[in-house]
Amino acid sequence: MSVTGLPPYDEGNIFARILRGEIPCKKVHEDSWALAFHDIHPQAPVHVLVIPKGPYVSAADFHASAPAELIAGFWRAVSATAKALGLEEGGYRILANMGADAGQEVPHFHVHIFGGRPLGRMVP
Ligand code: IU
Repeated sequence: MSVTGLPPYDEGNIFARILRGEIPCKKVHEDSWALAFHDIHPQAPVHVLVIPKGPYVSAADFHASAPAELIAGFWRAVSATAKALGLEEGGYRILANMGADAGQEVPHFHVHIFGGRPLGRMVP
């Protein structure tokens, strides 16, 4: 069991397969720590996912178990992705769903980046 009550990491999950290049994605940014690609069902004019290069189920799992270098590299990659998308001036939202109550669908930690229009007040 992972720290969020989700099952252990499954190497067959869709984002693991994208990381291994078995499934294509619309790549925005890639470095040693992370891969960023467009969400297949965008909820905003810009909707990109950033995933770490490692077997982490959720945010809690990632922060508890990943090496500090990877955690720093991942969050820098989130900022680099937003910059590459031209979102720095207008602003953007980052969000991570964690576990069942948040409706996390894919069991590989990922951060959503939303932008491209005023996003309004965040509602739980
Ligand atoms: P969630 O935070 O786990 O709920 O978000 C999963 C996201 O992954 C969701 O926005 C999907 O549209 C997106 N996604 C994708 O981009 N490509 C895929 O092959 C699959 C899901 I499955």
